[in-house]
Amino acid sequence: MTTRIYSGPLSMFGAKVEIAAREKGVAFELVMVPFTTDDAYEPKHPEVLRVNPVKRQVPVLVDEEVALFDSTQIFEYLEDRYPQAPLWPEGVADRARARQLEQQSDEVFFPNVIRLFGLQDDMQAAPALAACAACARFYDEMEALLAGRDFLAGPYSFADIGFYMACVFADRKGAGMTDATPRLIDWRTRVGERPAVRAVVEPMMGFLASQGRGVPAFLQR
Ligand SMILES: N[C@@H](CCC(=O)N[C@@H](CS)C(=O)NCC(=O)O)C(=O)O
Repeated sequence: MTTRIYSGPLSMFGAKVEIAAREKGVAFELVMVPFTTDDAYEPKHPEVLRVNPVKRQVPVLVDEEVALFDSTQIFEYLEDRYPQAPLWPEGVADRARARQLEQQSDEVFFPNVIRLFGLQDDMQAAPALAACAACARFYDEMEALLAGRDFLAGPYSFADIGFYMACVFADRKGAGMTDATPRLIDWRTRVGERPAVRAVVEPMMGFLASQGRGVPAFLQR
């Protein structure tokens, strides 16, 4: 049975899953669900409605007898089902810390970016400045973590994949990292050069460019 990943051309959560599957060498078919110029995911794909009937969101993964939604849940499945090229560190404590970082990226950092989606017309307004400041504080925390290590949780992990994609979208929405976090900028280069990451991010940037929309400066080649 073919493994299928349902995603969207600008889905940062879908990109997480696609990168992880590529890192693990999983053969899969990528199904891009309908996506309108207003950034709406309509009409919903029937498989998305079947697997994720309440949230109705991508990514969805269908693999043999398993059908799952939510990028973090799919990460856990991929690691169990395809343990080669592990993407969680070894050791209970290190794994717990890595999982926490992956969750913080989605649920502490990224909500600030989502807020900025609706504030693009007035980036000097207090809510936009507050969201950018919250992103900068998070960058500082990650900068501290990268002292003496190349990746957020030690070895390259799901935590790096999730935060890299969140950083791409933060930059698009005006909350990119600055020279204040040089280790983090080096980390971004290191992660961005991985073939699995490039294979997913380059078409996404191509899609943005094809629509005449901005591509982050650090991804303009
Ligand atoms: N927590 C979910 C978030 C998924 C999500 O927000 N998906 C967006 C695309 S990136 C979506 O499908 N939005 C369409 C909608 O909500 O109708 C995950 O990690 O997968």
